[in-house]
Amino acid sequence: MDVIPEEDRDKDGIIDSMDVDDDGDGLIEIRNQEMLNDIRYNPLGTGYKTKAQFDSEPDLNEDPGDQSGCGGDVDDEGNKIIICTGYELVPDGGDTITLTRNWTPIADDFLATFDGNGNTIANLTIIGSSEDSHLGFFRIIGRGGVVQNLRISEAIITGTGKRVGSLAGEIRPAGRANDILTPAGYVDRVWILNADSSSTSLTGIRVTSSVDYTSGSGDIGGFGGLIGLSFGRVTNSYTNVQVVGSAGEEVGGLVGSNFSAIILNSYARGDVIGNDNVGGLVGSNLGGDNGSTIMNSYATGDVSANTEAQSNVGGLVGQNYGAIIANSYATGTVSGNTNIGGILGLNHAYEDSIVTDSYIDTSNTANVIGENRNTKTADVDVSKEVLKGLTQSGTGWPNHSWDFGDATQFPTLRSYTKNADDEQEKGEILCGQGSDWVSSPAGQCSSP
Ligand SMILES: [Ca+2]
Ligand SMILES: [Ca+2]
Ligand SMILES: [Ca+2]
Repeated sequence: MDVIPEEDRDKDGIIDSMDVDDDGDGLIEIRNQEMLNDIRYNPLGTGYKTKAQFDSEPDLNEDPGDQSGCGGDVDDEGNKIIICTGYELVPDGGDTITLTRNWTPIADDFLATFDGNGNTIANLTIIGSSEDSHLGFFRIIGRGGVVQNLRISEAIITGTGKRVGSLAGEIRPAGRANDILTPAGYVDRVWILNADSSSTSLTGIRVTSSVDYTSGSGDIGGFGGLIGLSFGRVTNSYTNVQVVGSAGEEVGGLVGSNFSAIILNSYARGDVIGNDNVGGLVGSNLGGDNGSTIMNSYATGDVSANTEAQSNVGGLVGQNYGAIIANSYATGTVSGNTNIGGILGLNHAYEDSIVTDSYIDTSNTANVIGENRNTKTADVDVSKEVLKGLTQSGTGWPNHSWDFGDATQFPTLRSYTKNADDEQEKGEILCGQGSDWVSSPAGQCSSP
C-alpha cells in the first residue's frame, strides 16, 4: 500500500504537522485557546514556546521554543531563511477562538506581530485587582509591536488599577537603540464589538473602584475601550463597548490617554463614564514632545462625568493639550461638572492646541467646545452642522477616508465599508514620523 506523503504547503522541507509556520510567512499559526495562551512565553514571536518549555528554560536566548519550519523563504544562495516574527490566528474549524477561562494579560512588552487575519477572539474576560496596572488582552504592545486585523467580541475587563483597555493597557512609543529607530507600537484594524450589536446592555470595560491617581508624568489613569494609554498609533479601529471608569481619570471610548500618539480613521460607539477628562473617543489628547493627532474619527456614545470639581467632558475628547483634533465629529450627549462640550471639554491655551473642521449636530444643546483657552483663531474651527447629509464640499474632509452617504445618514469611514484587501480602498495612511505625521491616500507617501 502506498503511503501518501504528508503535505508541506510552503515546501520548506518541514511537513505541515511539524511546521509551526505552514504558509512560510514568518507568522506562527495559532489555532486554539491553548496555543493563544502560549504566546506569552515568547513575546518576540521567534518560536512557539509552551509553558513546560518556558518553565524549564525561561531565557529566550537559550531557547526560543519550537522554530521548526519558521519562515521558509529562500535567500539568493539557496539557503532557507528561518525566522519567525510573530503569530497569526487560524482558528480550528472556523473564524473564532472562544475563551473558556478568565484571561491573564500577555507580556510586559509584546514586541512581535499579531495578525488576527480578520478572525475573532470571543469571551475575553479579565478580572484585575488593585495591584494590577496594564490590563488588556496584552499588557503592553511594545516598541515595534503590531496588532492587526483582529476582532474581539464580548469583552469584559474589570480592574481597579491604572491603564486598562480591551486590547492593551498601553502602547509604547518609538525609540532608538544602537542607532536603529524602532517605531512605536501599532494597532490597525482591531474591532472590539458585541456579539449582538442590538443589545442594550453593552459589554465593555468596567473599572469598579477607585484609582489611586497621582498627577505627574507616567502616572495616568487611562481607561479606554481599546487601549488605556497610547504612545503609539491606532488606525482603522473601532469599539462598541461601554467604558466605565468610576473614579477614573483619562477615560475614553477608544483610548484613555493619547500621548504623543496618533489616532486615525477610527470610531467609538459605546457610552463612556468617568471622573475627569472623559471623552467619547479619547479622554486626554496630549501633545507631549512629538504632538498628538486625532483625525478622521468620530464617536456616538453619551459621555458623562461624576463629581470632580473640573471634569472636562467631550463627546469626542475630554481635554486637548498641545495636540490636534481634525476632521471629526461626535453625536452623543455630554454631561458633567465643568467644561462640557459636544466635541471637546477643555482646549488648553498651550501652543498648538488645535481643533479644526470638526462638528456636532445643530440639535445638540451643548457648546461645541466647553471651554476654549486658545485665543489664536486659526487654531480653532468648529461649528454645529446638520450632521446627516454632510458633504465633501461642506467639510473639506477627504473623500478617500469618508463615505458621506445621503441626507439620512451620518458620515462613515470608508475603511469599514470597502474591501480591506484592496490597497486602493484602504483609505488614508500616515507618512512621516514624530511631529511630522501627515495623512495621505494609501501608497502616496512622498518620502520614507
Ligand atoms: Ca512546511
Ligand atoms: Ca504563518
Ligand atoms: Ca514553514
